[in-house]
This record gives sequence, structure tokens and C-alpha cells, in this order.
Amino acid sequence: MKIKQSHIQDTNSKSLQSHEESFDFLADKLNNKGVNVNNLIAKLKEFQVAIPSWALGAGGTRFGRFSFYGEPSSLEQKLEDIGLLNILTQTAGAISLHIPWDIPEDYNTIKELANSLDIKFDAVNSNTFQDQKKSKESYKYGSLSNTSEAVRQQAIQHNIDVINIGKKLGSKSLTVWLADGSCFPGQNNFQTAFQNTQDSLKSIYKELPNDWKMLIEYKPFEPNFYSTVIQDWGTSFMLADECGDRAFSLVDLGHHLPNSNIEQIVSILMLKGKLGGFHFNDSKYGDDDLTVGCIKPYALFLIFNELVYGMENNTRNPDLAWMIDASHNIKDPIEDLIQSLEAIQEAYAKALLVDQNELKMAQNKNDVVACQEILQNAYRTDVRPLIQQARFISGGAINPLQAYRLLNIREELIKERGRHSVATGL
Ligand code: AOS
Ligand code: ZN
Ligand code: ZN
Ligand code: ZN
Repeated sequence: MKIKQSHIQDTNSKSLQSHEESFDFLADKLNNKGVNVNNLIAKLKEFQVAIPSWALGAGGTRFGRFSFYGEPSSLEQKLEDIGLLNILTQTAGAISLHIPWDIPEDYNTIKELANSLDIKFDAVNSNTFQDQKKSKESYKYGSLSNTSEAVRQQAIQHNIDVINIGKKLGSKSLTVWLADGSCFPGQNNFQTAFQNTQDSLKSIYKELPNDWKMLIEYKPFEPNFYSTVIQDWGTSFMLADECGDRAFSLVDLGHHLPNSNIEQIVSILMLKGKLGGFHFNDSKYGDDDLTVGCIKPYALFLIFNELVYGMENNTRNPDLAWMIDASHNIKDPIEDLIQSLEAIQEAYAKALLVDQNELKMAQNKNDVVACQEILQNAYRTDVRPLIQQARFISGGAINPLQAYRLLNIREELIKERGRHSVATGL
């Protein structure tokens, strides 16, 4: 399935006039306030979010999985789906692969396909939370933290293999998320588990190419429900710090206990130059992996406010690896990703509207009311015309979701792939 530029223009022509009216209205208002609208649009155009290969099929839960018609069943088809998403939104120009789910059969074919779709290879993800078919050792009781040296070695080697696969594709970072932990009190010695993990990560880090980053993801619980070795940002920070300059923490929005102040975590990690990557999703209870912005859009805005501040002020912190880490049980995954991308862009655009100098002045005067007003005024601005404009001038759809439906994309995919295709991976 290919979307032609003329198809996008056709669907855009339906909303062009009303878009132009709302854009002009907003641009005038912002210009009058002294906002550089062109600058803002340039920043929005530049912002690209990686799509994980596992987000294109129905995820399911431990109770079952309801497959979705026309799901991609190979890496090629996953790339094609991201290509469609990117043509419509102009924001999804990268894929994040999961090894071993996505090992390319032929590297050149995959690279050429990605190239033709204008998709880059973002972070590669290792997997030591499942046993692989031919592997000798089991991760049932942990991987990099395991008390058995043979298991740890196998997990270290897997991560090195993942780096080598990523090198062939042009990736520049490895994301490590560990399920390691314990299910019951007394099962693990916390110190031994942490020490083993640290030593294992250092062995992987030694093999990391000079222009690569290692991103260490944390999560408080699940699948282990008593303790998790890398449970929080502090643990991830300690491990990254111990590994070296090219190791960083990775924040997944769903990996915090309820009511955690994620924006503060983001802020301090950036101050220390140790925030490396981001997994977007939303959460009501735990690692719910819901559509970005569907539950707590104001929290997302506050997080972006810190990200924008950090990107301007914490020059020691590297460019961040942005990824959506969501899972879809009942929605069409592509539609869900369109909604997530929109929510990310919206929060980013609103954060860009915050006048940081004015905020600093209000903070210095301890004018608490003014501080809150500055943030809320930015948040209450309907920035959608800005996002639409950024997409439109990049050649994307003014309204991607509408275009996706008008162009009957899912129906076309079902025709091509059949009704009962099954996504590989999760
Ligand atoms: C797991 O909870 C983490 O969010 C991972 O980042 C990711 O979802 C996993 O590696 C995908 O299998
Ligand atoms: Zn994640
Ligand atoms: Zn997760
Ligand atoms: Zn998640």
C-alpha cells in the first residue's frame, strides 16, 4: 500500500480553507504577543518520534490477545506501516527494533526499504525477559542480575549481538530494559542482584561503539511483583554513572508509581546530563501503555515544559531519543499512533509557548499566582493549527486521522495481507 502525494493533497483540500483561517487567527495572536511563530513551526517540523516495531500489531494482555485485521507479519510490513504513518504525520521518521523479534533476513533489503520510506533506525532494544528458542540458559530467575555466571554471560552476549545488528543498520543506541527482580521476599539478595547487574552492564558498555549511547530503562514492578533490580531513576542513574559518559537513564512515562512527579525527575536528570531517552505513553494505574495524553495531558505538558527548558539550558545533556512505547488492545494501532503523535506534538508546542524569562522573573519574585498563570495560559492555548501547519508544509496531512480513514488504508492493508495476519513479537 502506497499513499501518493496527490491523495494527501486531495484530502487536505477538504480542510484547507478552515485550517488557514484558524492558523492565521492563532499566528496573529501569537505574533502580537511577541512569539516567533516561524521558529515554533520549524521546531515542530524537526521533532521526530521513533515507533517501536511492536506497536504496529495488537498487543493484548496476559488474558488474551485479540488480533487486528491486516496486521504486519514481517519486518518489511512493519516498516511499511511506519512509512504510512510518517507520510501522514511527518513526525514518525524512525523505527526502534526489538531483537530477536526483528532480526533482518537480508540487511540490504531492509536498509533500502527504510531508506525509500525515509525511516531511520533508532535505538535497538535487547530482550532478556524471554527465553529464546535455541538458548542454553533460562532467564526465569533473571538475566544480567542472575546468580549464575553462565546466565549472565549469555545475557551479556545477547546485548553485544544486538549492538552488532544495530551497527549494520545505522542505529546509534542500545536500550536495555530488564525484567530482573524477585517475586517474593527473601528470594534475592538485593545487593548481589544490583552488583551483578552493574558488572554485566559494564561488560556490555565496554563493547559499545564510541558514537553509541546505552540507555538504561527503569520500572518499579512487573513482571516481578516484589522487587525489581532497576526499580527507579536513582538506580538507573547510579548504573549509568558507573558505566560511563555514554550511558544514560531512560524515562518511560508508565514506569512510575501513581502520582510520581515525573517532570521533576526529568528536570534533575537533564541537569546532571544523564537523560538519554524517553518512552511516551499514558497511564492510570501502572505500565498501562495507553495512548499518549489520553489520561493526564496536563502532566505531559509539565514534563515537556521541563524538557524544553532542559534542551535550552542543559547543554551537557545529549539529544534525546524519543519513542512511543504503547500497546493496543482494542484500537487500530495506526490510528492509535496518530493520536499519540498528535498528543506529543501538542504538549511540545504548548511547552514552547511558555515564556521562560517571564517565568523565571515570576519565580524570583515568588509570585506564585503569576507562575501558575504563565503555565496555564500556555496550556490553554489551542495549538492544533500550529501542528497542522507544520505537517501541511512538510507535505503531510492536515488531519491525519481523517485522511487515514478517507483513504481506506486499513481496508487496503487487509486486502494485501489478509484478514488473519498475525503480528510477530509481543
Ligand atoms: C517494558 O515494560 C518496557 O517499557 C520496554 O521499554 C518495552 O516495552 C519492552 O522492551 C517491549 O518489549
Ligand atoms: Zn518502555
Ligand atoms: Zn513498559
Ligand atoms: Zn509501558
